[in-house]
Amino acid sequence: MKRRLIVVLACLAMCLTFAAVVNAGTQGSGCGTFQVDFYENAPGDTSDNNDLLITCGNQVQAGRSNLGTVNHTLPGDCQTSGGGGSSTWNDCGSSVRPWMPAGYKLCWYINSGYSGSAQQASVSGTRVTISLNDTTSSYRFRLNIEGC
Ligand SMILES: [Ca+2]
Ligand SMILES: [Ca+2]
Repeated sequence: MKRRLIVVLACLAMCLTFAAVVNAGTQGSGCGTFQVDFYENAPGDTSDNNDLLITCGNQVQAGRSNLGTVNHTLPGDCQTSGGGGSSTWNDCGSSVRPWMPAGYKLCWYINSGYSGSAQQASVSGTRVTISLNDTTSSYRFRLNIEGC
């Protein structure tokens, strides 16, 4: 009886811990075929809750043409390497994890409107570092056979 109680309490503690981790610093959810997990921090950096913006839907809906119009609504600003914060998701992303069907890639750009220097990721479910750190202003999905 005592052992069963210990097991139940341990499970309860783990469940509460997991729920707290999931709820901390995530903005957006409920995705379709395409999804972008856009992180304020680099992989492994959990400071400032490592805030996460999720956008999702179809190929077009999951993109963002201007992150400067997407308010950062979580506690604290979206952190940049310069030590300052942004009140929007513009120029503060440090890593990204795309989810997409085979044959697609995610492109992200230093300017809004899908322009300026671009980077890309074509492996679904893998989180990658944004090498042009804290510069991303738009992102979208493209076919692999297309340019960004
Ligand atoms: Ca950042
Ligand atoms: Ca920018």
